[in-house]
Amino acid sequence: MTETDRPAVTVLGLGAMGTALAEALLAEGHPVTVWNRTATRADPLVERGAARAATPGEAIAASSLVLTCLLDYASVHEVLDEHGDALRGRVLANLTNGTPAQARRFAEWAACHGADYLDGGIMAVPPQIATPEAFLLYSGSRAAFDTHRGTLAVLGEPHYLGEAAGLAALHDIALLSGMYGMFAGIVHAFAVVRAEGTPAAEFAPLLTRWLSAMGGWAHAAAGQIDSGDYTAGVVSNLGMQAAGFANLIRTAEEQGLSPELLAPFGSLLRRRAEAGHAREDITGVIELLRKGNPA
Ligand code: FVH
Repeated sequence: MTETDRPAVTVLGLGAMGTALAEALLAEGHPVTVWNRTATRADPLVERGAARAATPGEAIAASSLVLTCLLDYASVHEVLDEHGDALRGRVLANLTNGTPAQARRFAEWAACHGADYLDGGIMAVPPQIATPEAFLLYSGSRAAFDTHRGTLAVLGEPHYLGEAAGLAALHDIALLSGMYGMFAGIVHAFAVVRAEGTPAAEFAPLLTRWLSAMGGWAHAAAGQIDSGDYTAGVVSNLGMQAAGFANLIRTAEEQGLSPELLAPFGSLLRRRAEAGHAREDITGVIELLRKGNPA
């Protein structure tokens, strides 16, 4: 494909992420039309060759593929509700973060306006867009995904999860849940070492090494969780881990730190161990996450 045959793309929303998406598409030679509520944020993209639209409707009319990358679903509705009819016959790929239920409802809204809908989750931060580190999750119209796969691949490796519109958001939210658990641990770990004079930068290499080594635990945990057998191949039993976890809370208290980032997980470990599951693996805690399950 020559640069001039590259499909035209519209990008609605030019925050940090929308700007990175538009830049990547421009760099690959796609004609890009942009719109943002605060119009001046489009200026650097226009200098690089993007077309500025005065309204979302004008932006939608310019391309058969329309990407939305806005703060949340409230802003998506604020931008698109008046322009639903302009979407008829086009592909709308919404890369705005939201819940699976929001994605499903929005897919119905898009279908009512005759648009082919793809829901997307961006698994990258803006500087990673268009690098091998970036991957994006998609669900919804298979035909839309197949038609635009090459264009979507410019942004990062595309993963199609299925026709059910909520699947991309489901996986996005699950991945972010894992990430924020890790971020909470990282912030607490830095507080612990700094409380006794070790600078965060000095500790960071050890922390990174340890978290990388432990990341692979997800594979072993997945086997136990899918089988429901939390006794299979136990290496570090729950009773031992609950006892060790109490030392994390005690250390924070001795240092005058709040243990609130860690305390809820410690309570779950203790409850599960005290309910007779101390010889199992820590994965059995998943049973406590179902509302109304006492142990
Ligand atoms: N940046 C990141 O690290 C993450 C990576 C993974 C994916 N997320 C999601 O991407 C969506 C956009 O995030 P962002 O980083 O671009 O966010 P901001 O830089 O804060 O830009 C927000 C844009 O939304 C526009 N906006 C907000 N409210 C409204 C509204 N009521 N009506 C119209 N537009 C609205 C805002 O416009 P303006 O303030 O410039 O006028 C920006 O274009 C997001 O879902 C992340 O979760 C990013």
